Amino acid sequence: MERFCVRFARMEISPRLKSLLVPSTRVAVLTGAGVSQESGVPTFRDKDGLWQKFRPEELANMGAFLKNPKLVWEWYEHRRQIVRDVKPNAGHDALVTFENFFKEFTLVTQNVDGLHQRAGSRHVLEVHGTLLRSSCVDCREPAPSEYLENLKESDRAVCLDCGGLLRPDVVWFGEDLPGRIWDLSQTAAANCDLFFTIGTSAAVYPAAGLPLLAKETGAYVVEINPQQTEISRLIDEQLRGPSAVVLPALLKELRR
Ligand code: BV8
Repeated sequence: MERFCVRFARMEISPRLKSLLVPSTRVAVLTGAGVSQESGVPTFRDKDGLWQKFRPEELANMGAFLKNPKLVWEWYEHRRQIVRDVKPNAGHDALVTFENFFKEFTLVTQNVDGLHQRAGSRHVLEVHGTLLRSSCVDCREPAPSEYLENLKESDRAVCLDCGGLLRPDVVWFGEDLPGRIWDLSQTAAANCDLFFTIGTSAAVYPAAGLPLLAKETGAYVVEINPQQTEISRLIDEQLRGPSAVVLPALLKELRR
């Protein structure tokens, strides 16, 4: 396995990766919270991450929500506020360029912040759903965004149709991933020539299995992350650095 550190955007990559940075390469990407970190969105498991204050068991599952809907709703509202106030970063922008450069390009994200779409990525597979929509736990009716925006802290977030509780449209622990999106994600991982796993600790399954599926089916797998992850030893090349530095530096290596 090749290992390169990125210092001050001087990028050293392997000849194998360089040879794959051409339009005909079929590319798939999995992103995690690390890609949004440089926009100011806290990650989950880094030292100042979201989970440090809360454990997943407390908030990101249906049982916790039904036990304390107000606490869970406020936690997601807090995160929506953060996301409303930040902007996509150079890493998000570079992935838009990738999407336009490669003949076949699939972006799978575990992120629920919508920043890839705000940067201009056109086809984003949100395997863990989105913070930006909410729906009724009973009738599943989506809540109108203007209703959500005008909700006050003290209000109970309830469905305008049936009065049921509203929940964020994210995938909680123990919930299935959205079927069609998950199928498309697996197909892309199994049929690509080059797979990037970017800004994810690869701790949450089944999403974390995508780089391994790509590897098993013959793709060259590259990890972009300042730290080692649970799958670092299993992939082909590690570009050790922040995605907002590494991805723009990779753009310079693209060859028509
Ligand atoms: C399910 C949404 C059945 C809500 C989240 C095996 C197979 C299947 C399931 C399981 C399994 N083993 C265990 C399970 C159960 C469970 C699970 O994985 N548990 C873990 C904790 C062991 N999985 C589930 O329950 C899933 N559902 O299994 O249903 C099924 C089975 C098969 C097929 C289909 C269905 C549902 C999981 C989804 C949970 N929802 N979030 C919300 O956001 O509140 S999880 C949460 O973690 C986020 O979605 C997040 O995206 C995800 C992963 O975290 P990361 O994005 O990686 O973030 P993290 O902080 O961990 O890491 C950040 C990384 O960035 C670090 O590596 C850091 O070094 C790096 N970084 C920091 N700065 C930068 C950077 N990188 C680059 N640049 C930087 N500047």
